[in-house]
Amino acid sequence: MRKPFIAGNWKMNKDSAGSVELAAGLAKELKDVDSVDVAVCPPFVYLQAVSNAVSGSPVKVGAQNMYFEANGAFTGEISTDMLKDVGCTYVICGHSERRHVIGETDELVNKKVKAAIESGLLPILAVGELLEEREADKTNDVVKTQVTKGLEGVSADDILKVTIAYEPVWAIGTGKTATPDQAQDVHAMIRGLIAELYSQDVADKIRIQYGGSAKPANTAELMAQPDVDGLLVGGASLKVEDFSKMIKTVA
Ligand code: G2H
Repeated sequence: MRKPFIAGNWKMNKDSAGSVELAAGLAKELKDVDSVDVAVCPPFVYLQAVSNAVSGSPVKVGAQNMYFEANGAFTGEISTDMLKDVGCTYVICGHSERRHVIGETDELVNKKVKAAIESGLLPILAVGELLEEREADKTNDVVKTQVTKGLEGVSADDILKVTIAYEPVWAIGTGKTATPDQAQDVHAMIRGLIAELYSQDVADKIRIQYGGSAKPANTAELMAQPDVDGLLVGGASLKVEDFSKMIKTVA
């Protein structure tokens, strides 16, 4: 009953021509897909070109980040209105690289999630534990805190605009995928938490993506888990063949 949702996070990759080539290739490859929601998240500077390239296809566009203020003296930042203006439907909030490389806090991520919803963008709230946290048996505590704080103040009316992406940091870009069981355990825990914070009905409907070295070879087994509703894909989303194969595995 939850429609699968697969998003590609291109991170800081591609150039102008490469972005358009990838986007146009996906639009062509995936033109008949309607049983899976699909999005690509290119770097800010290529959003408009990518939006043009996928226009009229089922492929939607998302941003990798945003700022929560509407406009003003925030040098280097990008607002939600700007993102909508260049064709974005989604925005990733709190990706682990922003949390751990740039230093974003749960409070900042929460402001972004709320501002995204307010503007009509659909946030993908990314959460996940570090290797040392998993080894110290703190996975559930860390993820619970990130989800709870990330969603603070998001009303029951708005919560289903949010997708949660569980991305164990130790599995990101490392080639080390969480096993399907490891992913399922945390996804089930998150769904239980959403039932506590909102209701069982909301928990049954919210989509939870897995991210971290997801690729064509592990798509089927990850997606076979009952609480895995989609994927947030980094490296494997940079090639038309790989990303479209993953989507067709699920479609
Ligand atoms: C996790 C993921 C995309 P990768 O960050 O968000 O990246 O699939 O390269 O591990």
